[in-house]
Amino acid sequence: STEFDPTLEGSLPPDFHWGFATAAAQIEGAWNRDGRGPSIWDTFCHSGGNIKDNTTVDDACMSYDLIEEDVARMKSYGINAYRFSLSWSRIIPLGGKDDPVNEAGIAYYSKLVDRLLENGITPFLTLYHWDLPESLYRRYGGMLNKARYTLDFMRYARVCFESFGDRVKYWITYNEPVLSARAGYAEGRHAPGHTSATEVWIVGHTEIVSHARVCAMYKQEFQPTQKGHIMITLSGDWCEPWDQDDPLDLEATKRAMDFDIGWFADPLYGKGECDYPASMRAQLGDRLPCFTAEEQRLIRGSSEFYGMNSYTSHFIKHRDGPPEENDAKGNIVRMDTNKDGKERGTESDTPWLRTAPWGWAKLLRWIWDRYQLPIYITENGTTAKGELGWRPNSNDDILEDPHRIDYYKSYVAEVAKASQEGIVIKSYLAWSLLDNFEWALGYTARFGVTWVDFEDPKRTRYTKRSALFLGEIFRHLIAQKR
Ligand code: GBH
Repeated sequence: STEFDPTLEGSLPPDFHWGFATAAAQIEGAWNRDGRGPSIWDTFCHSGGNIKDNTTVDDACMSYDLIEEDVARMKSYGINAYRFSLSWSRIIPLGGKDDPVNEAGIAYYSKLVDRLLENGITPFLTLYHWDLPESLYRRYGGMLNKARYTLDFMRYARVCFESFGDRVKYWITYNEPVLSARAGYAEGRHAPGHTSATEVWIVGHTEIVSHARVCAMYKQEFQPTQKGHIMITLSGDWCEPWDQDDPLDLEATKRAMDFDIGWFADPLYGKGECDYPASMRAQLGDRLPCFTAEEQRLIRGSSEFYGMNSYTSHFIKHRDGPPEENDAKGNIVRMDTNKDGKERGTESDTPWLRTAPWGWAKLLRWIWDRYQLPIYITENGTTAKGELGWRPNSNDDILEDPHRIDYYKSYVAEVAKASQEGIVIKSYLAWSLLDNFEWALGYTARFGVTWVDFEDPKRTRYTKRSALFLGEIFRHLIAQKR
């Protein structure tokens, strides 16, 4: 049933942004067309053995070719905001500050921005959603070289502000910097596939410093005329101890949240000195770089809002003995139940992800209390059981996805309740508009509110019930302008 709590009617402000999020590598395809250069994810897919179903991002959802159709679909879902990422190597094929700009890439995103605006949809643009230009990685190791990388990232950002900033008012520098550093450089699950005990901390440092420099540049050179906003999006899920009475589990839980969220959020928004959490220094010692005084000044206050991606909640147990060399999670074990057998939530199609809104409610309050900034929810969503095997029968088929509807219903209710309590939440962008390339899981995890037929060369799309349900919820929750 789609009935929604009547006491929450009108609980979100009239200017609330709701819609969907996507990322370039996960949907665009056209990996080598119209002048685009390769990214580390193209290489990672092509080298084989890295992706669960041995697929690639070559064609993905073909969104590069289907803009008109996709924007019409967004319009039909009733959204007022859409978050997408720019492919750096589509805009600057070789990536570097002295390398040529690809006008075809600029034209593509420019057209997308125009179509969105024509349809009353506010664009949120992410500069970096994990697809580093391959050429920068080859030339100097990409983010492993802070000095060179930062100059290249700044030039890329400048090209984007100059090309789209007249129309785009919401900028996100990085999507989930923790994930691209940890999965890419410590765990080897993501491109470029390294398993190092030191690189992950260098890459994280590069991300935070280059983020801060781009924010400073935007504020000085573009914001006065373009009047937009800039932020970073952090990932992180609520954690609770496996055993409430075990001090080691209590500490491990704190460490889990420090390594997942505090790693970036403390330097950016923390109350004390601009630095990484003490628990990280304790575990990592010299491997964790230090900020210069100038960097500290730039980092503090760089992001104007708290950009938040969160999907689930965990119970945390301590690990006995010292952390593994390349541990980047705080020497912890994630559990599906607590000691008393309480389940963290209903299973989805993806082992790490369960429907656990109880933790989300706590996380929203924790972020608000600890960092005291308006929150833009930039991703939240789930896979649903049984969708992989679903086949469309006719063109007017709607895929029933009650699991996803229950998930959204419970999570969005927590947003509305938090908002009623005075926590400032400015957006809810669900992941995702389309089923898409789920990184190391390839096409075996469907997060979309739109089912995509990946066996069909035309990538035909089919509406899932949850797409329409979200529209109903937000029409109920967002107050009318008066
Ligand atoms: C986001 O990442 C991404 O921004 C987006 O691109 C992605 O498609 C989407 O969410 C859905 O995953 O160590 O096995 O327990 C989500 C980040 C991914 C972080 C899974 C935690 C745990 C994997 N989360 N990860 S595991």
